[in-house]
Amino acid sequence: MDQFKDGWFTELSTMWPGQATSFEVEEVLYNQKSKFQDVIVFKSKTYGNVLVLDGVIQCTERDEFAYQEMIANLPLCSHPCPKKVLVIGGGDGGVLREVVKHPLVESVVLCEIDEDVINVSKKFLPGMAKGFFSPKLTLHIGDGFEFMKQNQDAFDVIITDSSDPVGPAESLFKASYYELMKTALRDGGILCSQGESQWLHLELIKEMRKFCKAIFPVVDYAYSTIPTYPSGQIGFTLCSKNPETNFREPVKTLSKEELEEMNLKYYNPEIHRASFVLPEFARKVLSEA
Ligand code: SPD
Repeated sequence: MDQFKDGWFTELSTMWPGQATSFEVEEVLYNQKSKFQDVIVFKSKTYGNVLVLDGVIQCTERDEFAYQEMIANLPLCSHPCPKKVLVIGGGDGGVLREVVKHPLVESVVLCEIDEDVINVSKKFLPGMAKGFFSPKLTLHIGDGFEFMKQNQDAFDVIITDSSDPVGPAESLFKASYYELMKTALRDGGILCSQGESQWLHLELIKEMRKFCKAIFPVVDYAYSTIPTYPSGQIGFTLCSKNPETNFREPVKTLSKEELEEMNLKYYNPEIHRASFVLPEFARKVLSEA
């Protein structure tokens, strides 16, 4: 289906039936099929350049920080010593950009299956792709499952920056993936994954919470507001191997100076705590899991 019409791009998906988001388009900068998915970048009138994979918006230059800062700093600031980090997915580089800024992180492996996304991002989303030039980075092009099978007991934090659970990312929302992440984490390790929206996918979030609780002693769900994701929000699934972890209270409280130094525009310790406070309809459903 052609999502470009009369100078507008419309994001339609069976994952959010009966609703759509549209952007006025100035120019289509890239539109190709990679080995794994359709990759589009267009320049929008008011949200900067926009990355679209298989028809779904992944990030816009205007609001991407609301997602990338949160998915990176919620787990990093919940771990007492997050030295070694693995990012699965995240080919645009935005999450990586945030992870390498964190003062306690010494090394990061980014494992992305689709090299085209990285190359396109370096060309059209340079503000996000910055992280690819960090000396802390080791880049691995390949499948996250295979990588983790070969790297057991290796990471303090694993961040899964995936697209939605249809197409290439479907398996990343299943129990077997979480079991594998547990084995790739060191003792006391923490994970944080793209966890979908409480407005659209509450049943999926509940199911995931159930299986995560069977695997990890501590499981929680937080969210960020972001205008260009469907329903204006996106959630994060957090799990810890350490039964003492309390995700709701950061163990590392970034100081004013550190926040400035890291040039954070969304994350701060107060929003960390607040992001776990759910509206009653979601709190109720998730408390049953
Ligand atoms: N509904 C789209 C969710 C996309 C989440 N991943 C975004 C990648 C940004 N680094």
